[in-house]
This record gives sequence, structure tokens and C-alpha cells, in this order.
Amino acid sequence: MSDARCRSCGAGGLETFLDLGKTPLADATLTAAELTGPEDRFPLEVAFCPTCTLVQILEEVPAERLFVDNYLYLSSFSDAVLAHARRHARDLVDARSLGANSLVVEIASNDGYLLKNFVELGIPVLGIDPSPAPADAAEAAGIPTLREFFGDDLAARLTGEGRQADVIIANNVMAHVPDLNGVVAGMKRLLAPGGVITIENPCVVDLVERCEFDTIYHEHLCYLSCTSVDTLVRRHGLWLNDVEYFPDLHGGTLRWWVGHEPARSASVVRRLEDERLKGFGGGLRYRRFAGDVEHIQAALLDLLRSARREGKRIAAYGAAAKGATLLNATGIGVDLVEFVVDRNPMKQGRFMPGTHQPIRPPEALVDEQPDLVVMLAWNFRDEILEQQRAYRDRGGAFIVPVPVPEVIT
Ligand code: DWN
Ligand code: ZN
Repeated sequence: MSDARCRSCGAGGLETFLDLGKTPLADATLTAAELTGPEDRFPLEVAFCPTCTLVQILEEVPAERLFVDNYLYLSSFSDAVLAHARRHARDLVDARSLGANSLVVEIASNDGYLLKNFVELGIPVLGIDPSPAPADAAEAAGIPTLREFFGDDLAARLTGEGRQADVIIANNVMAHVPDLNGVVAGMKRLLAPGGVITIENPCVVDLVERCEFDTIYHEHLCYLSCTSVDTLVRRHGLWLNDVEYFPDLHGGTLRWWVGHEPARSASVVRRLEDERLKGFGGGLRYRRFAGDVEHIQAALLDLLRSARREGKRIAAYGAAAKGATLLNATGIGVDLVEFVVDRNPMKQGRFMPGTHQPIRPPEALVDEQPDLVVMLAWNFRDEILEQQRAYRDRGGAFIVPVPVPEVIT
């Protein structure tokens, strides 16, 4: 039992069910010069709130440290993410009859990968993102971006300037915010009457059922379910009215539709009941998950070690945050995985946090032709397998680490 308080409801009695050890910050790739310097590690323990069911980590690393100092993640490196964003924008424009007098606000707008679709249609937008590299990219793409963290204070400032949003979009951000209630209170204040909020995030049910333990890292303070989102938004006079499921996005993503007035769809009722029946309202299901994690880590290490004993060379694909958790929490060093490749040029030439594999361009897979490549960015499995056809045609094979380690030739 932890003495921490729940990030959503403030209750005590959080039940810790998984301890991934002390790990470095998942996106804190290193320069060569930094390899010999000190590297902070932080406890990565996961707990369940029996009062409101929110799953959350106990350690809180300052958001500035995580998202301002050296955050190089750009959403536009995935064709799948770009296509998903484009569909979402088109759906919203059609369903909400958005036009030149509308305002679409995106919280954590990154490099403008989503808002650009509204700009192309002449619909006013406002991006909000404190991370310099993505915000620079957004501004270069013509997306007005406030370089701040969103909260009720910023919402009050915007409404004080007479601005209210017809649509508020929050993709992959609700899991990241220390002040969950401040963000939702700000959404309530900023949302125009009749407006809609869409909150998109990987779903904790898939995280557990597909054993996606590597998606646990310090950027993700909490791990959302329909049940925990429903409780959170209702606390602020908002209503969870609809939910969409995208099984192949980021390992299983839900998009929650929230508004000022109640209009609950059958899909929400069904999913709430499903979570209850599967035991996600209690801590036991999560304790079982912890055992599954240990089995996967052992199986992956066995696979890698036996390959190395046979003299095989192993690399990895995707300098992803989840990759840093997988490598560090499982103890996969350069003795097992020599290097990591990644398409993001800002990550190339740097080194993985904690385990220090060099990060190289994807072309290195054909140049070096390692026998095996651990797919750290498994959430882009199909895209990467297709993209790396040349490496595979020459006999190379991928290892997809979760839900159970699988070799794909
Ligand atoms: O919540 C978050 C998720 C949505 O994205 C953020 N906190 C951080 C980030 O997590 P991640 O780094 O695990 O996400 P990705 O998108 O799985 O990372 C993929 C990595 O792989 C990126 O560095 C880009 C790279 N990549 C690549 O090299 N070739 C990606 C694709 C699609 C490719 O073809
Ligand atoms: Zn709670």
C-alpha cells in the first residue's frame, strides 16, 4: 500500500502492483559526450486506485524535465499516425460543420501533424505545446502554437480574451499531465456551448491484456480506462458520451468524446460493463499482469541470449520511449543488442537512455545485416515490416517483443 494520493480523486490507499525498477527518462537520448556523465534514474512503480480505478505511476518527474529540456518526439514520423489524424480532422469538420468562424484547439499539438488538416480547410486553430522542437516544427508549418502547458489558468486567460473552442483535441496527453483535474477543469472552461472534446489515449485494458508493459514510463503518469475517464470528467461537469476503439494504434487506443451535456452512447455503456466484467475495477487483474510481465522479460532474454550464443548479431528498430523501458527494465544492454535504428534524424547519432546503444539511420540494417532486429516500435509493426523489405529479403528477421516474443522473417 502506497502513501501517495491518487492523481484523479485524491484518495489514499493506492495499491502498487508492478515495479519496473529505477529507469532513466525514456526519451532522454544521450550525446556521445554525455555517455560518461551522470544519468538520472527514477523509480518506476505502478499503482491502482481502488476508489476511482485510475492506474498511475508513483514517481513524478517535473514536466519541464520531461517535455522541455530535450524532447525530440515528432508525431509526423509515422504514416499511420498522419493518416489517423487526417481522418479524425475530416470527421470533425463534417460532423461539427466547422468553418471560418470555428476554433479548434489541440492540447499537446506536437509538430502540427493534426491541426494542419484544419488549416488546409481554412478553419482557425490554436496549438498548445511546451516542447520546443515540436513547437518549432509546428510554427514552421504555419500552426499558431502557445508554448505552454495547458491548465485552467491558460483556459481562463484564453476565455478572458473572448476565445472559446468548438473542438478541443487531446491526443496522447491526458496520460502525461500531473494536474489531471486542472486540465479537465480548463477543458470545461474553454469549451464553447455545444462544443466537443476528444481525448485519445492508449487504453489500460489493452496494456494489460497485450502485456504492453514497455509503454510504462515516466512521461505516462497515468493509464486510462473508460471507467477512470468517466469518473474524472464527471467531476468537472462534463459527460463521457461516446468512445471509439483503434486496436492497431499505439497498441490499442480509445478516443473518448466528451461534452457539456449528457448524451451517452451504447458503446460507452458496453465498454464500462466490459471493464467491470474483466476485473479492471479491482486490483487483482493488475497483480496478475505483473506476473505476465516477468514471464515475457524472461522469454525475451532467453531468445536474445541463445541467439548471441549462436554468434548471431542483434539490433533494434525504433528509438522509442517504450524501447527505453523495454531495454532498461529487462536488462538488454549492448552485449545483446548492438545498436538501434530510427528515422528521426534528431535521434540519430545519439544513444539510448541507460543502455547506451548507438542510434543510427534505418539504412544501417541493410549495411550491417544483423541476424535479428528487436522491434521496439512494435506499434508500427506493419509499416516497419513493409519498409524493411530489403533487410528481410536478405534473410533478416524481426522480433516483436509483446504480447509474447515472436520472430517474423
Ligand atoms: O505518448 C507518447 C507516444 C504516443 O509517442 C509519447 N509520450 C512519446 C511517444 O512514445 P514512443 O516514442 O514510444 O512512440 P513511438 O511513436 O512508438 O516511437 C516510434 C519511434 O520510431 C520514433 O522515434 C520514430 C521511429 N520510427 C521510425 O524510425 N520509423 C517510427 C516509424 C513509424 C518508422 O517507420
Ligand atoms: Zn482515484
